[in-house]
Amino acid sequence: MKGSRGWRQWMLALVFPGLIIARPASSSLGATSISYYPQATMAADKALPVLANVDDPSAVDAQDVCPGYKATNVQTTEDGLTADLVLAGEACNAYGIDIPALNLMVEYQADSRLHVQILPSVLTAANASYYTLSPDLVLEGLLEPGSHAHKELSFQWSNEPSFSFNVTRVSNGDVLFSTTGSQLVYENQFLEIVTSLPAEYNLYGLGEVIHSLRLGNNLTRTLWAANAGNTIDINTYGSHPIYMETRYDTAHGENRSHSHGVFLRNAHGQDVLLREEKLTWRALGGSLDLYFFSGPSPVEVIQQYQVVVGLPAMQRYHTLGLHQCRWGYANWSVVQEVIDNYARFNIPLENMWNDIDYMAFYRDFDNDPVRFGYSEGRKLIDSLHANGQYYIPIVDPGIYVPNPFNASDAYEPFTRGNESNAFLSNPDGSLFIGAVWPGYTAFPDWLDSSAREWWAYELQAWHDKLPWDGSWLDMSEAASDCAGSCGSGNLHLQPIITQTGLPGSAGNLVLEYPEEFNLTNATEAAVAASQSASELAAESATATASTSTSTTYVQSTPNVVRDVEYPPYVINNGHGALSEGAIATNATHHDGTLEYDIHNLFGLGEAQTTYFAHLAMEPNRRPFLITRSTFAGSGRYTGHWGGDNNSRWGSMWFAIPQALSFQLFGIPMFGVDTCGFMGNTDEELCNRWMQLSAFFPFYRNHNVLGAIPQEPYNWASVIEATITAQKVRFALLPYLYTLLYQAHATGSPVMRALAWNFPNDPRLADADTQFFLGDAILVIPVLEVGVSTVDGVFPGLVEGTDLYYDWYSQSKVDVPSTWNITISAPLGHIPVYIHGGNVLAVQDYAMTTRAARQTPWSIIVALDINQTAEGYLYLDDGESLVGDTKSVYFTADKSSLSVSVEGDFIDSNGLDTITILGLDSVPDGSVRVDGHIQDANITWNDTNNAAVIGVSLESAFQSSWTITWD
Ligand code: MIG
Repeated sequence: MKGSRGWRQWMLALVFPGLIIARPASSSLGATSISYYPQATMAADKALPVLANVDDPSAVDAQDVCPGYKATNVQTTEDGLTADLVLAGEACNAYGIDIPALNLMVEYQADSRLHVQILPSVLTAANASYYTLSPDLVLEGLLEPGSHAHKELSFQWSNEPSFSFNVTRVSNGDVLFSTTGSQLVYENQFLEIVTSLPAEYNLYGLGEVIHSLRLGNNLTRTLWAANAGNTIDINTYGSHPIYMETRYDTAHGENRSHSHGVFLRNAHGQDVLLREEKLTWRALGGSLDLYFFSGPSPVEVIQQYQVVVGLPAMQRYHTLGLHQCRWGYANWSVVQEVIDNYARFNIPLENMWNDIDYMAFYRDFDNDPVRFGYSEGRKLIDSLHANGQYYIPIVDPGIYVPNPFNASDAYEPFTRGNESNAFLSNPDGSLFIGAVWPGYTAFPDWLDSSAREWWAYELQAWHDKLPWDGSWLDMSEAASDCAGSCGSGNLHLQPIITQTGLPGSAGNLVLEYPEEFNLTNATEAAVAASQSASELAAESATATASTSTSTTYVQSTPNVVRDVEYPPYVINNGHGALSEGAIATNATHHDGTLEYDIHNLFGLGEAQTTYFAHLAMEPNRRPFLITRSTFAGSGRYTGHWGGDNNSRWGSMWFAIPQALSFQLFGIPMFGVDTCGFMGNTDEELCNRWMQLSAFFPFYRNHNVLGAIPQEPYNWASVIEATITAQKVRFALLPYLYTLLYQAHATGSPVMRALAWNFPNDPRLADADTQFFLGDAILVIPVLEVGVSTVDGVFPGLVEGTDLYYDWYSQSKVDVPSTWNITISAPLGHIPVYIHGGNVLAVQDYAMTTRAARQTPWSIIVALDINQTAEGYLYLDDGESLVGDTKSVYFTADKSSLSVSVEGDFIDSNGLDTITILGLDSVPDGSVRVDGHIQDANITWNDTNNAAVIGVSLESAFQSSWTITWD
């Protein structure tokens, strides 16, 4: 069992700092019967040690023993084919009971998309255990109208020696996915499909994991939502069963690549074994519901995937402003002080947050009356709103279950939820009880309308008292501190959480200082490697220790009646048993669904419910949500933060591959706990990190309870660094907002890996220490301690195909002699470049985005090697779900810029300047707008070949116009 003991101790220390457990005399229990009295399911101490299948040398390989299937009754349909699959020999029952008969359905849904679905054909006792995902929660790909005459994917199958299939890229015959030579295994608690892959494949996705961007061929990716934040290579909060693979073709002298994607629409616990030249996909149930996307570019794969799972929600403009949070703000005065300090040091602050500190005894929808009273809070929020600032509090899914023997303990949200049957139950129908912050808790059944209505009611009632602007959904895995159920008859042991030791005190937390770095040669990769190596060492030490004391692991055998607590196949879950630290897998939804089947969807259900609850309150205001546990399609409702990282340099680097992966997953609104969560940050790290996160869509500083304060104003250098970076961010806000709109409209990623924008350069396949925003901005951050330079690459620069301009000096980056360039980056400076070929519309710096949106426009034309550039700007009111919009298209060359405007949204800001970067010759001074000579002021800068044309137009984007200069 991996790391679970240490984790439990950590969690207990966090959950119950200074708690007092009241133990009434047992006689007081009497025979009182109440509807929500808990029944035993899995007792708190019952999570037994399990040995992950991939770590078990004696484990049976299903491939060696299972017979596979034979296809019969193959029918060609208009859009593909159907067939029956019949077990081809004696059942192997490797890790479940074999399902004898399956239905295969192959559908060419679009030119770029193929759907291959394999479902049990008859529901019998032996195979009724699969769970088909409802499209209400996880969308499915639909057949697109049209003939699909240009299908890029082709499906071939064979019955020799047993059923297998290949998916091929039509244009070059490349086999993208091939089960040839392997058996399909389809059992009530175990599915397995194997595909061969090229040697040294480039494979991405399969999150959520703290890992480099490219996954490599020696990793087991486990998908089981877990409250495990800072663990490298281990399953954490979200589950995204999608991978993208890129294949470079260097055979014909010219570098080219093709990328494709594979999505397994299955929410069960999974292991994906990335091994040499093959990938083995194993799931604990559900169906084989595969989608293939042909790309061929990485960005197209990402877009094609989101056509199936859903496009991300559009964000409100103000959510692009800076967010300040921490665990441990003691009361409203402290919160006000933070807001005031930001103002005092002239750092723009847009969104103020509160963690669980505000709650009365950690209960949702209930502010502590003394420290976070409603009337004071309303005043604070009103004044934030008046300043163009916003307020966002945390909400947890665990609902406090009061002690039924203590009337003064009553908690109305629970009573209402219980009365409307909103909560998950035990298999016998009694209330399921877990434990989170408030003590014993019940959990909403998001599948059920009673729960959704109750949740919406509670949010509304609370919002009536405190007009917050969004919800931060924590613990949504859902984390629970018992191993499954907290057991029977324990409510009298209800821990009474006092506010003792909180907030501001560290409780039992052990805090660490940032690690010492080897300044000589340490790259972040080395740091990461050493972090994971030490974790692995610690793990194997535990493993050895447990073998030497001969631990007995639970090993269940396949049965028609599924074992949902300890399934026969043991996934490589970091916490060990499935119910460890989570809601019990036998917790039961009102429709009979077991948590086992939809554990990975708890966070998605909560986000969906909360999204619609927000809409019910404010029907035309885009909901703003950030959640911890996500699944395929969560982006439709929510953003995500990479929770519980460390205040360490390694964590800062991991934020980049994590953010890029979340772009692939269709959740572009992503950011991490800036300056680090666990442990104490320091000035240098926080300085670099405040600058790096300024280029992530979601920009929030967040800190753990008890760690030293890390708001940027705590250090002079960090104030300066934050303002410097925010000046760039504010200029780029219209661009960032446009990118988020394009993500929402087309699924295109906001942050981009270098390989996504330059797919034909194999050297970029694993680049993840720098990134693009869209196509126009390249960020090369410093990720190491104690340095004042950073080595970066500028794709296409050495080759002479691309140009880059330094954001600050506006000079062209010189063509280097080597691929890597050493860039000067003293503390407080983050290298940022404009990629030639782009036109950017920028606005001024201000203390809030509201104020910035009132400032005049400037246009930056960054010419490419052909002396041309283009751009796009999206505008709307930044808030409404439905309303007027405006699209502005820019096309430029060395002597003109055309602005073409569509749409009714009114933006009446004027135009100040047009800066043209990379001109070959000096403009001579005459400027025409729509053919008419215009008063203009041209300044030419010899050192950077930039011309700045000062023209003033009263409104920049109310109509189309063309400006020319000679
Ligand atoms: O058990 O609410 O990831 O951001 O500060 C920890 C307290 C609970 C975990 C979140 C973190 C938050 C913390 N929460």
